[in-house]
Amino acid sequence: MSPASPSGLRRGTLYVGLDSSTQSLTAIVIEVNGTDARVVFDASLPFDETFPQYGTDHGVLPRTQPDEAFSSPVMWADALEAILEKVATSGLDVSRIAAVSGSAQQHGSVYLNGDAGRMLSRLDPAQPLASQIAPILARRIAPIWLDSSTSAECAEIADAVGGSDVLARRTGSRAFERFTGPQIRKFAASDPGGYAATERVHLVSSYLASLLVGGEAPIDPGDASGANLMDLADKQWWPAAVGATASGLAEKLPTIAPSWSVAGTLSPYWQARLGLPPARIIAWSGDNPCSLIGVGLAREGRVAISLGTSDTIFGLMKEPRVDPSGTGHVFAAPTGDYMGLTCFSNGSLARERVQDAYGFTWTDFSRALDITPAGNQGRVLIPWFEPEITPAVANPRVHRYRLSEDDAAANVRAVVEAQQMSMAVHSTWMSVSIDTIHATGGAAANKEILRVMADVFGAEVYRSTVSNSAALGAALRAWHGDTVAEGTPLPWDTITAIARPNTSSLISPNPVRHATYRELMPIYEACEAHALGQGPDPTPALERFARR
Ligand code: ADP
Ligand code: XUL
Repeated sequence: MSPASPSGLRRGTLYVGLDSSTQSLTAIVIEVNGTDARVVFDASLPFDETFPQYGTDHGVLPRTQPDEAFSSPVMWADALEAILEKVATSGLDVSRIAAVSGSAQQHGSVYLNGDAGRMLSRLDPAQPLASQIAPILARRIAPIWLDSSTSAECAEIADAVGGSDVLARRTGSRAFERFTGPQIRKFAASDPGGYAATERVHLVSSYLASLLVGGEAPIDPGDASGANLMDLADKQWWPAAVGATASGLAEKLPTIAPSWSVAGTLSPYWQARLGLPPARIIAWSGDNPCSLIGVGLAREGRVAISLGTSDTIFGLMKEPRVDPSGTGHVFAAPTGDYMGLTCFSNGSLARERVQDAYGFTWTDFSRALDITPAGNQGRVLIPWFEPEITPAVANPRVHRYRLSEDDAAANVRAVVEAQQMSMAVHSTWMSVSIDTIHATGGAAANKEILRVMADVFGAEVYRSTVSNSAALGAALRAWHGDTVAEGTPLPWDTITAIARPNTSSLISPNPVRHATYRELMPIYEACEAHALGQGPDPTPALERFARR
């Protein structure tokens, strides 16, 4: 399958990685010669600006309920065609593309009707993709991970399988509002007709892979772990959870196949419309599992922090150590191992809310961090602008302790310090001693934010080699899957060599500032507890901290 050079050696092979995230679609192309890889193409299409006709705000359709969040599967299809057209017209010799894989925001679901299989296998290359997708949707919109409206469904599913602990032990997570299972249950109950018309429930990842193969792509175990429906031990749908979620669901779910599976080849539609070759499509995965590869974490021991729309902290695990506190998740990793992850919804969205409140550019934001001291003189902000996942907060509210809303610079420092301390506090369940962090995501471009990260964790922070590690991870997974299909699998250490961050991006912790955060951290925890209505007012402790 992979193209051969005139000398018969496999040289200059291209692999495409796509990342359909909350706010944009990115493509990264790597060129591989032997075991050397380099990035030769990197482009992004932000949804709001590129496709204004869908009316999204940060990738989310206009909300009718504050706790619901939907996006548009037709917009994602539109974006898929637009980004592949960019690749096709980039000047790269696209005939050398051997495989394509992808990454997508986790948990979101797409509902296809009974015409989908037939229509996808016969897409008309004379017509844009999006116009041919609208008729195969059983549901026009797709609930996404920012939706927090399914608390009742979470409780019902957990009860039906024997409780939260059982669900967490079997699937890697207790029931979470944004997870696909509870979202499907809500749809089945609120729109029985739409649910009955649904033949396939895809994740965003398997939906987009299906558009590429012109048929039905499987779901990989990494993304399936975000559904509250997969048995972590055998990496297959767990019948008890599927039965507890919605009737007839077992028949509507695609199969789960290993992350390196070949889902098919680029369909005749893409060949005729864009002149692309029949490259292998390697199963897509979720953005966090792809980022694990894209930051080079194919071994246990280090963690990554992604500062994207959400903030996530994650690391590879050889064994699935499920979080007894119910905060974090264990997902299957694209390597066949596991990964621990904790997700915070008030990531970039919260930083932007503070930025916007003071009319700051990111340069102003960085300067505010620069001119304020570590510990912020005992001024704390709990940044729950949106419903929060960790800790669970259904009714968003921002809390300020000893912090005036008028002090712009102190509010900037307060939001960043709170986010980093919260990640440190809520990741202890992973039992990884964190001395090295690989930072990625849009906000990892901001050195001052990474400095706070290094000082809070007392860890060395490396910035990832590309701004979008999920797309790079997808490209590396395409390469890996292609070598598996060729019968000559390369070890992950070789595949991820390009992703290992270089030392020039290193930010070392400052011992004095780290000591400050060690002192502040328990008081920050007390602020969180107070904000949750579970503890006394922490102001006296903050005053003592400020006077010390
Ligand atoms: P996602 O993949 O979740 O869509 P990204 O990882 O692309 O998101 O991150 C996008 C976000 O990065 C933007 O919404 C913005 O808030 C943030 N960002 C970009 N540049 C900076 C910067 N210099 N400082 C802080 N945040 C930034
Ligand atoms: C992870 C999560 C988010 C989404 C979007 O559980 O909900 O990180 O994957 O990035």
